[in-house]
Amino acid sequence: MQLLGSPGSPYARKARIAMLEKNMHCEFVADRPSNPGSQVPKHNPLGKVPVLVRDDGKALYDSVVIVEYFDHLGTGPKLVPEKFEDRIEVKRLEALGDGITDCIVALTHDSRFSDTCDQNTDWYQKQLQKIERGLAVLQSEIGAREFCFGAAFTLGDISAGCALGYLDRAYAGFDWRNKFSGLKRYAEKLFARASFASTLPPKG
Ligand SMILES: N[C@@H](CCC(=O)N[C@@H](CS)C(=O)NCC(=O)O)C(=O)O
Repeated sequence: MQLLGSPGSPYARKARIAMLEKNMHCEFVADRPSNPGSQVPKHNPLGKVPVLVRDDGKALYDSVVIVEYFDHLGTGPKLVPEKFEDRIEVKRLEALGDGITDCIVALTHDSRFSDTCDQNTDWYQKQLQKIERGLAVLQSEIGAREFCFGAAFTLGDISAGCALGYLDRAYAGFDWRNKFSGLKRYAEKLFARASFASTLPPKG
């Protein structure tokens, strides 16, 4: 089984962390969809990473589906609890973390591809507000707890941690540690987990 992803992609990191947490044996293949010769569009018509290419040749995308696949087949504690209400809560937290990441990607891609990216535009400010509101909700829900849902590590923590990690990598000027200081201790614990530490994206 191969997991295709660019080393800096927060969604690929989410899938890689789930893979490690669930003890799945799968080769990570660095493949940036924008590079000529990328194998990604062959496996995912949307041309996005992550993509999981199974041994039978079937490809799975996106990170939501890949994580569910690992959670079902892998060993170790469930990333998404089975009890319905708990499951829905963790899926909501996944949507929150992924949604924050979506806004960071939108902002940083816009900055990268446009020399004249104007931070005063309505669009830019709206993305920023989404990130800020999302982090405020995360901060208030986590409070003094170690994890974002219940007493155990879940998929909600993977998505939240990937969003915070991606802020560090792609939008360092945002200074979330100062603005949302309640998330600092939470993130430090998450970032110290082997699955997070070994998937730390390269700088730049
Ligand atoms: N919802 C998707 C998002 C995947 C995504 O947007 N991946 C980005 C990398 S950060 C990508 O492959 N972009 C290339 C493109 O859109 O052409 C997931 O969770 O897997």
